[in-house]
Amino acid sequence: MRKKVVLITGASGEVGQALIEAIGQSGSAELLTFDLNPLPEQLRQYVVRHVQGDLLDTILLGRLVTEYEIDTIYHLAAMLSKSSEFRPDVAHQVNVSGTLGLLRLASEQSQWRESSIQFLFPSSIAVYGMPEIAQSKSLYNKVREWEWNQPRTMYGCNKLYCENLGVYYSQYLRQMASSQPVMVDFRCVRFPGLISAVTVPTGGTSDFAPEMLHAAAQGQNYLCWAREDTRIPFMAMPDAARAMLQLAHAPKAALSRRVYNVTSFSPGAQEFANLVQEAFPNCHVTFQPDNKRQAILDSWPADVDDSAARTDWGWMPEYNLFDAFQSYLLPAIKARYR
Ligand code: AKB
Repeated sequence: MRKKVVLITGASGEVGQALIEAIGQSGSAELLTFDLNPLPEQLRQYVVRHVQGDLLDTILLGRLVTEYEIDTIYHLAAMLSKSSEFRPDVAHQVNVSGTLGLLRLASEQSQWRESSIQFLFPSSIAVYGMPEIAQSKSLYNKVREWEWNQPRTMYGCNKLYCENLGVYYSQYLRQMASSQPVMVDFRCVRFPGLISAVTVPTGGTSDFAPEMLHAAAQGQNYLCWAREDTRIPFMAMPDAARAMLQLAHAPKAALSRRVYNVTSFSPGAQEFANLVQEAFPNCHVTFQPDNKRQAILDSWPADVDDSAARTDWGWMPEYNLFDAFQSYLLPAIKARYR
């Protein structure tokens, strides 16, 4: 008999680690994790098995479904916005082909089990592309899910397309060759930049804020590659894990959409630096914008409207900017680098 598991891809990444810890501590599911990299030692206690491998390895994935009955997939594996600009073709393979392969796996699993498979997908504010006029961010504050879906990065294009693939697989796929219905329950949150006290991001464009904080906590100065007046939405990492779990547990009938914005706070880069320097007075932050990365940041909205998530499934971040610093980031990051 195959063991029933929840599959998490991209498990060794930032969101993956936070999610494993949240699910592991609740003891609510048996976890099968998947990543190119090993799983950090302290998380091994929470998982049935960690598979180190490439998501594009269809034989490896095929073997896993012969051993495990997968009833939920958190598909977190992706190349982020900055890395994707170095090799857009590779990013497309990983982000799009990887997601398509897993959606296909989910649809097959649902037919074998004759019941629904949940597919949780983290999208991003990178799906937005704001118009290139100086005031666009203040003119179009709190962007709604269907507005400005004109991404300017390969990563943003990939995420937007994969959202649509998820909707297609769950609502419109007609199995011409089979009488068995496909039951993929695709649910997606569009994340803002995420800030963890425990892990340091790589490969993203929102990384300037967490990088600044982690540099300061280690007694280093920080040369910020974003402009002082850059403003994009952010969220504390525990809230990101909570958002995914809350959406997964929401009754289907309550959901009016499959893709939801979620956010928490939108500080300017200078405002964020002031908070960091207040907490770590020995750290000096200087600004030296990198034109290419700045153009990406300028194309992302200053804030997003997450009222649909709040109404449909009770989304509410635990941390605003002040609480994130006082109750989560500072205590945890000081303990980390002590
Ligand atoms: C990135 O910067 O690429 C990510 C994101 C906003 O999705 N953190």
